[in-house]
Parts: sequence; structure tokens; C-alpha cells
Amino acid sequence: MNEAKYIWMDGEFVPWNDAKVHVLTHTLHYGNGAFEGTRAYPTKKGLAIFRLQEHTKRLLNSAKILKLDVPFTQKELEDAQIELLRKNEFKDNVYIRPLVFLGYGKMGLYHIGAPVHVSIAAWEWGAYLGEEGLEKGIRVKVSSIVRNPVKSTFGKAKAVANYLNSQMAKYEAIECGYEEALMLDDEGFVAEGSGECVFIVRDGVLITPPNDNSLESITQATVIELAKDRGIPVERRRITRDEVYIADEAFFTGTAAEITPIREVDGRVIGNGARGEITKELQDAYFDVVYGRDKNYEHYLTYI
Ligand code: PPE
Repeated sequence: MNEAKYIWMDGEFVPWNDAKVHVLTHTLHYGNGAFEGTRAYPTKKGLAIFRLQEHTKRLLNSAKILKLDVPFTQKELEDAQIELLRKNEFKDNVYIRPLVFLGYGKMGLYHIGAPVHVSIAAWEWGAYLGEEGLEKGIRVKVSSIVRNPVKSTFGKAKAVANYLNSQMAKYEAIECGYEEALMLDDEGFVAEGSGECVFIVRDGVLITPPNDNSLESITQATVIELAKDRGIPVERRRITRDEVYIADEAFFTGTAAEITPIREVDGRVIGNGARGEITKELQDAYFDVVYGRDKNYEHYLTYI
């Protein structure tokens, strides 16, 4: 773990090693919490947080869905993230992890009345699926674990509890010798990765499923915007597992995963088994945006 100097906890900057909770922390037992994952990149004008407002809004929306009353405003949470990055004096790519959780003081499932806490940690975090993965692509397994169905879970929330499913899918994929899992929805259509949305390319058309069975991904939305800007046609529709097998290109998107090409799925080589052309174009475009090299997208950056 890349430790940093401070973690923000309920309005205070606490030394990294003192950011602790009680073992009877409600969220630890019953899994009701909401989190975010946001990245900041070094630019010519210093460190810049990518789409801070959208990520912070999604955190508050997640909390609303989960009936967690956050005792901070959006502005306060944005300022806390900016200040945290300043205080930690980061030099490299940074991952920011805000968490809304229920603390100590009340046990039992009825969570109303349990104290709501917010913590924000940040640390330097490189390529999520490896530097080599970013360049050469990764090997993926369709998971035996179904993505949390909308009938019984809250897919619009980045809820702590949603990630048990993702964890098991990821574990299974790695145990089977792959690098990442691709989960299907409860009807058998392609949903998302354990922590990423998925795209395929067929005959020059970029295709990604609607967010009925995937997180409303900020990276996915950015990639769609970048593609449209470049005149690449985009379709949002359901994808079947076998359609991924015969795609010309495929890739994952996520804050942590950025744009990671997929070179193989269930033993089927995707396209020519390397990072595809459109994937490369969008990956380059994405990195230009987050590293502050594309003037047209500077409005997505918050310089700290
Ligand atoms: N689907 C899931 C299930 C998901 O967890 C993420 C982000 C996405 C899609 C992409 O969303 P966005 O980051 O807004 O483009 N996953 C986060 C957690 C990764 C982790 O291991 O922790 C992330 O990328 O930050």
C-alpha cells in the first residue's frame, strides 16, 4: 500500500496511521456504505482532479439511495478532496477514495440513528490492471457470478455491499488464470467488469450496454463523448457473450482501470490479440484529457 501523510475524517486531517474505526462499526457488519473512486493526474499546471464534481455528486446520490444522511455539502466534500491532495504533496497519479459509512454506537439491522461518517483517503496508484495490460491488453473470463440484479440491489449506488459480487467474480477469474472478470446480467447479457464498464468495436462501431445493469460510469460517459467528437459511431445496446468473442476490439473503462484493452475472452482471441486501433485512439484521447493536454476538455479538470 502506498501510504500518504493524511486522511480526511469528518472534517479533520488525521495522520495516515491514526485513521481508525471501532470494531463495532455498523458498516463493517451490515455492509451499508457508499464510496467513490476518483483520480488526479499531474499536468503542466500541477495536479488536477478529473471530474471531481461528477464523482462527488455520485457519492451523494449513492448515499441518498442508501438512506445515509451525509453531514457535509457537495462543496465541503469537494474542498476536502482538494485540500487533502494539497496537504499530501503528491507528485504522481493519485487515486482518491471517499467513503460514507455508518459508525459505532448502534447495532442491529435498523440503521437509522447510527452515526454517518465520511472519510477521504488518497494515495498514489498506478495502472490498475498493470502497465502491460494498458498496452497489450488483458485476458478476461466471463464470470459464473451474475451481476447484482436490479430487482434486489441498487445499481445506481456505488454501494459497499455491491462489491461482494465483484470480489467473488474477480477472485474466480484470477483463480482460473485470467486477469479480470466480465459479468453477465440476470438475463444473460453482458453487464460489466468487476470494477469497469465494457465496450466492444464491430465494423468501426463502438458498442456499450446501457447502464441498466452497470454502474453509471463516468469514464464510460467520457469515452462516449470522445468517440462522438471523433466521428466514431456509438451504439448503446445489449451485447451477448458470443458477440464479445467475435468483436474486432474490446476494452474496459473505469477510473481505476482507465482504458484497458481486452485481448482474450474465455480463450477466444479478440481481433488480432493486441490493443485495437480504435481502442488506442480513445486511450490516447483519454490520457490527453486527464493529463491536461486537451484544451477542449479542461472544464473536466480541477487544478489543486
Ligand atoms: N462498474 C463498476 C462495478 C465499478 O466498480 C466501476 C468503478 C465502474 C463500472 C466504472 O465507473 P467509473 O469509475 O465512474 O468510470 N470501479 C472503481 C473501483 C475499483 C476498485 O478496485 O476499487 C474505480 O474504478 O474507481
